[in-house]
Amino acid sequence: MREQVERLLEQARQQLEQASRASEVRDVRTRYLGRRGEITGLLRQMSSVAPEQRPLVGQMVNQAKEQMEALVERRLKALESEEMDKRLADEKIDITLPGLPAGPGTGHVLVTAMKRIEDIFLGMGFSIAEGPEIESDDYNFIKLNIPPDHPARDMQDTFYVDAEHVLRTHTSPVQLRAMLERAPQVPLRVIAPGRVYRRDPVDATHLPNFTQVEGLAVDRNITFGDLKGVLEEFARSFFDELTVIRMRPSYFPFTEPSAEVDVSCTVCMGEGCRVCGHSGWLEVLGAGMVHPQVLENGGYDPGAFTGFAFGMGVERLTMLKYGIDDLRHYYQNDQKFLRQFRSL
Ligand code: 2U9
Repeated sequence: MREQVERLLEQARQQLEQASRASEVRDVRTRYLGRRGEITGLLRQMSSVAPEQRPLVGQMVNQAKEQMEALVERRLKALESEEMDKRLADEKIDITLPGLPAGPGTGHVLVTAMKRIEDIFLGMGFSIAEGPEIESDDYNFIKLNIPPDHPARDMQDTFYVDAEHVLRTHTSPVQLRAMLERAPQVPLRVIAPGRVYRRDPVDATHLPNFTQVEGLAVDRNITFGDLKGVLEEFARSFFDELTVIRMRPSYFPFTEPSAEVDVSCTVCMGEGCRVCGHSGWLEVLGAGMVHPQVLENGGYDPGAFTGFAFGMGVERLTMLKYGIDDLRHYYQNDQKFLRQFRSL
């Protein structure tokens, strides 16, 4: 029995050494230690061993079994970890490969248009003024002559932050601040570009925020003719040098007199087409002479000074210049849309 056990142990040891894969080790385990394995078989044969020898023989077989189990376990661990190392090496992903090139970025078409507008007015002696987007009710409305019962002040049209503050509905308060800082010095020539907010549901022609450029000039003897000259120069620089403008009477609380300003249609040159609704004209600006009360609220004596002011929506102006048909294009970040304006 002893020799038999030692032979089995030696055989198993050799087979384990020769095993090159974990699965082969498991086969060896089954062969010797499985339910029908050789060692298990020996334990079953105990009944044929003389009773007085049984404890000794039993102990010997059990020791051999434990030894074999330990050998199997050690070899299995070694091969399994070898196999895991090999798999990890084989399945390695090279994360150092370069990604797809992103290419150089460009300015958004609205930013490009805004810079163009700023450049034109800088060239005419205006400087750029900025101010807060959360504005007091006083600066956004009251000092601009917009009375408490004016429809624009309705909660339906204006974002109120609290009882005294709103998200500015126009950049006019920026010019008011410029007046209060500079008064009574003249000339004052500023433009106020920036984002403004109105409670409009989104569609092709409305967004709850858009971009304005407003302008203001205050001096002695500023006339409506100065206003018309500045706006015509702007329209020719921004659209086309053959562009002409026309002014129609209108009303704004902060200017008197006030006007809507049209430019000759940039698509049909005034002939009449779908873009201009067959009128030959596009409405692009509002303007007027600064209301005497607003001049005074800004610190200028309306008896000594006059001024003109104007306002425009950058999104609309840009749509007309490039034939963009839906405001929502600006904010959808569609590369196919944005790329068209890359070289501007
Ligand atoms: C001060 C005094 C007067 C700014 C002006 C307009 C006319 C105007 C609209 C055009 C399209 C706004 O973007 S839009 O919806 N603007 O029609 N804005 S005069 O007048 C001022 C501003 C500040 C102190």
